[in-house]
Amino acid sequence: MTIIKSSGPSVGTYPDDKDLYTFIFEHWPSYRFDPRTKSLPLLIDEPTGQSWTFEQCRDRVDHLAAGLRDQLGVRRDTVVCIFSPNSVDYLIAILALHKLGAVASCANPAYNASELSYQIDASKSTAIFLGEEALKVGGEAAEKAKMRKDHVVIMQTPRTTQGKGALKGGAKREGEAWYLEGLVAEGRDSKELHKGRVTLKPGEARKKLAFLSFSSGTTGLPKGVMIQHYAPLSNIQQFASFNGMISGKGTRFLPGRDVSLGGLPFYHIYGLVVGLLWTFYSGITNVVLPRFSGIEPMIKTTLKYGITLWWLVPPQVVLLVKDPKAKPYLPQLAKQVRFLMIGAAPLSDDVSKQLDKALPGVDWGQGYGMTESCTVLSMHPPGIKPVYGSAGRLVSDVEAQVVSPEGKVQPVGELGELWARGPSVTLGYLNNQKATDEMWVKEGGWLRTGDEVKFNEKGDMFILDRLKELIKVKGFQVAPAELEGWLLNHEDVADAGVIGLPDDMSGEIPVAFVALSQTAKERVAKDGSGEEGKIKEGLMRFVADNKIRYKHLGAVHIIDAIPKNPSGKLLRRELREQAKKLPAP
Ligand code: 4UU
Repeated sequence: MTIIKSSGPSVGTYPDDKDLYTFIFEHWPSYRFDPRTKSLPLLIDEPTGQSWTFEQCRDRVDHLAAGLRDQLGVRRDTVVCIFSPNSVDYLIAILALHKLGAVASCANPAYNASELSYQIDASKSTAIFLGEEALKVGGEAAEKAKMRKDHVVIMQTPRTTQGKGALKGGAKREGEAWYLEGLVAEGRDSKELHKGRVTLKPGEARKKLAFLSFSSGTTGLPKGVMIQHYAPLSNIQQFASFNGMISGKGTRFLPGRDVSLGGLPFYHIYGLVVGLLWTFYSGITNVVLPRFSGIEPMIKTTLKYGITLWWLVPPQVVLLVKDPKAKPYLPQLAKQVRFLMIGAAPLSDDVSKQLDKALPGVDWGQGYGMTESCTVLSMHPPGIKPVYGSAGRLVSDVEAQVVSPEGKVQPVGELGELWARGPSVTLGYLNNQKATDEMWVKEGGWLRTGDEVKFNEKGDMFILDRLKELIKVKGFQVAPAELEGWLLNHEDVADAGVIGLPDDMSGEIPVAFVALSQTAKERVAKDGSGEEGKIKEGLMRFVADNKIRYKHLGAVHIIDAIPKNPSGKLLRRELREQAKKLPAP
């Protein structure tokens, strides 16, 4: 048995009687703060520069929680969807829900109404926070879900609540919906600020849900991942410990000195745990960007706010090293940016080399994690040079084994599926025991990651392939089963198979293979290959008009039959073989 252990310092014991609200606001270990840093701005709204200290955040959370309790009846186990671009109130909303024992289900703010409805239904959300930009789509989805109108909370931004153009002069409600600000005002007046606060018994944090995040896992449609409080609470400590923050020896990150780029989407596990919860817990100032709107704006924000920590996905790094707009800023960035983590999809060696040249001397490396592991399993360790192609080493208190397709545990250096275990592994998929059993191995407490890896003797992990169906476009999840199901709704399609093909900019791009329906075949027989072209275009549009942008197809190929094994399982490997033989587009 070869079990690979983390070389990072162990955290020791993790509290298992604390929800995240309590952990973050009351379990405030001394390494994070000397008294002076209490006045640090911890969250900064990038567009306006408005900022909040730790205590201002806590007050806002307390007021919002009281408002949610009294006006919406939010309590233990109420599930509330958050559908919003990044904003300072994203964290406030999450922690207010957690204080009441409610569960946050964060959705991609660019979803369309049907994509959002799917998540609202699957998570059984009974209330929703809507970012102002997300009002139309969110309103539609809430109505479809028959959500009560007064269970909609509009998250205004400082831009619209202050100064010129302030929304409705500080009104508490819009029609029947609440403004978040209105709930805060209600809560501020509350005589029983902390009534309804959840308390967990010893061990309970290991079971009590904090988040329902969506991931397709190994196969099938996106599923709600049951994330218990203990998981993110552990992961932020593992991250801190691995980087020397708990021992205090060689601390990689420092409150007061470091400023984080809050640009990863907070609905996604990487942005949520690393880019939001960990920074806040660590007392590190976080500049919150509504979204990534190009490499140049990101660089300008970085320089304007003195940002030193970058959390990126590979396509952003490609832009950084290749886009001529970025070039003039590189020397300045190399002086200012102290740490750069890249994750959520593979980073090529070529881009890695260029990055080393672009930002000489900057501490950077890959991180690796997944929704089901409530995030970071490995990252680039402090104090060494980046190892091209490596997703880093196991973070504190993570163990791994590499398993062959025959189920044999491999010696170090051999290829196989990564099985990982540690305190941040989540509980499973909501209402889907079968998919849970396929991924969470009861014996040994392992999580099967569906990623093919190998380790070297030093503990560097290399991700070589993805064994699961999942496609990653710019780090976003695309479930082939979702696109296949959607294509089957089209009258021209008898059967469909979707795979991801490599793409320079996006990492991967979904491509569909379809077998035509009888009527479509007849049209082709009558009108020839011109009709085939029209059918392909029609199918590309059918996806483009109904799915979020990163799910759009790069190409459609018509084939006679979708390859299946005798039990009817789609053979994606064969589609991949066929794709190799196709002429380049
Ligand atoms: C090759 O993408 C994520 C989480 C990413 C993350 C988290 C913490 C990155 C850095 C970090 O510190 O989650 P999901 O659930 O959307 O997708 C998980 C899958 C993995 O199973 C793997 O296939 O995304 C892929 N993946 C990567 N692949 C994640 N990181 C990497 C990586 N290289 N560095």
